[in-house]
Amino acid sequence: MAAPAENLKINGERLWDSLMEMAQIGPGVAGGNNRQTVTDEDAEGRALFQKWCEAAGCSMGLDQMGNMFARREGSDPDALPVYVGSHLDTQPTGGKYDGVLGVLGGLEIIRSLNDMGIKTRHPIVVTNWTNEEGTRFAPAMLSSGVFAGVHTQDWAYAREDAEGLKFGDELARIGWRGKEEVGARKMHAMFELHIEQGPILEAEGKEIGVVTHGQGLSWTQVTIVGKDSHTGSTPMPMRKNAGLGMARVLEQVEAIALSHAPHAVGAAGHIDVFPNSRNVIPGKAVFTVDFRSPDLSVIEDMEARLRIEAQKICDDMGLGVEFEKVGGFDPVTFDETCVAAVRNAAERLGYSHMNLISGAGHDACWINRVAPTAMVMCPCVDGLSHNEAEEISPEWAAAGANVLFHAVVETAEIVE
Ligand code: HGY
Ligand code: MN
Ligand code: MN
Repeated sequence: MAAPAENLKINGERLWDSLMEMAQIGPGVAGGNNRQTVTDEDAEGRALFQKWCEAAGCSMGLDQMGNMFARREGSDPDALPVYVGSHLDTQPTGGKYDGVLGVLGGLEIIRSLNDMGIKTRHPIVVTNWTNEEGTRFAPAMLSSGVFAGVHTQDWAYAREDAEGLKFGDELARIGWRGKEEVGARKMHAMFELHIEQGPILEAEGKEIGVVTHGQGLSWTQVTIVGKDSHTGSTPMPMRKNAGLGMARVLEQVEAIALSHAPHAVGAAGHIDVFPNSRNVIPGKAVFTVDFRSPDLSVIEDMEARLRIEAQKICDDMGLGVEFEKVGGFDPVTFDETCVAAVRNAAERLGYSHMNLISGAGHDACWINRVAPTAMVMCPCVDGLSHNEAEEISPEWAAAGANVLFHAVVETAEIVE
C-alpha cells in the first residue's frame, strides 16, 4: 500500500484550537474538565463534535449505546472502513486531552484530507465511544465493550450511578440514544491516538509511543459491613469499625501489588463509607480495588490474594465482607500490521519513538477483539493524567496526530 509522502501533515494549529474549544464544555474547577458520560455537558460536547464532522462533509451514525460514527466516503463504498477515534467523556477531575485528543485527532485527519483533496479507497470513520471512563457508570470502556460483544446492551443499560440513575435512561434523557444496532458495523482496522497517561515517553525523550500491548485490568468492588455506633461512647473493644477494616485491606492491596513489582499496580480510587458522619463509627465501607498488570497470571494472583487477605482481616475483626467483580479485561496484544503502520509512520516522519505497553485501558483494548487495532501515544507532562493539571504540548499533539494520519491513510489506501 502506498504510504503518504512524508510532507503530508495535519494542521496542528487547527487541531489545538479544536482541543481548546472542546475544553470549554464541561469545565472543571482547576483548568481541566468535568464532562462525565451522559450528562448535559457530554451532550453539549457531542453536539459540537457532530457540528464539526458535518462541516467536514461527514455523514453521521449513532448506535444504541450512543457511539458516534462520522463517515468520510472512500472510492470503494463496499470496502470496510478504517475507524479512528477515542472518547469525549472525562473524569470528574479530568484533563483536556484524555480521549479528546484521539477523537479530534481523527477529525483532523478528515479535515486535512479535505484540504489536500486526497481520496482513499476505504471509507474513514471517526468515532466517539460512549462512557470510556467508567467513573459514573462502571465499568470503563462500557460501550466499546458492548460493541465488541463483551457486555450485553441490557446489562449496560441497567448500570447505575451513585444516585441510582440508570445508564440507558440517562443516555435517552440527553437525546443521544441512537437506533443503530451496536456492533453491526464491520471494520477494516481501528486506530486510537491517546496521551500516554504515564511518565515513560517524557522521561525517555520520545515523541511517539508505538503501543504493542495493553496491560490487563481487574476491578473488584469490596463491601465491608460492621456496625454504626457512637465514636465517643462506644468502648474500643466493642467496635465493629468497617472503615478500619477497609484501611487494613487497602494496606494489603499495596503489599500485593508491590509483591509483583515493577510491572503490577494496585489501588482503590472509589471509596465510600457509611453513614460518613463525623461522630459515627462507619458501619459500612464500599470500595473498588483496581489491579493491573501486563501478565494475566499476576492479575489472577492479585485478585485471589485480595479475597483471602480481606476475608482474614474481616473475620479477625468480626466484620462481614462481600466481593463483586465489576470490571476487567485481559492483557491485550495489538495487531502487528497496524502496529507496523504506526511505527513506519513515526520513522517516515522522523519522530523519536519507542515500543510501549499501555498502562491505562482504552476502547482500542476491546475493539482489538473484533478488528485489527493499534494505538499511537504521545507524552504528557510529568506523566500526569486523571488530574485537571493534565498537560501536553501542541508539538506532541501534532506529532501524535501526524503519525495517526499516516497510519490511517496508508491503511485506507490513497487512490488520488
Ligand atoms: O481506567 C482506565 O484505564 C481508563 O482511563 N478508563
Ligand atoms: Mn482515555
Ligand atoms: Mn481516562
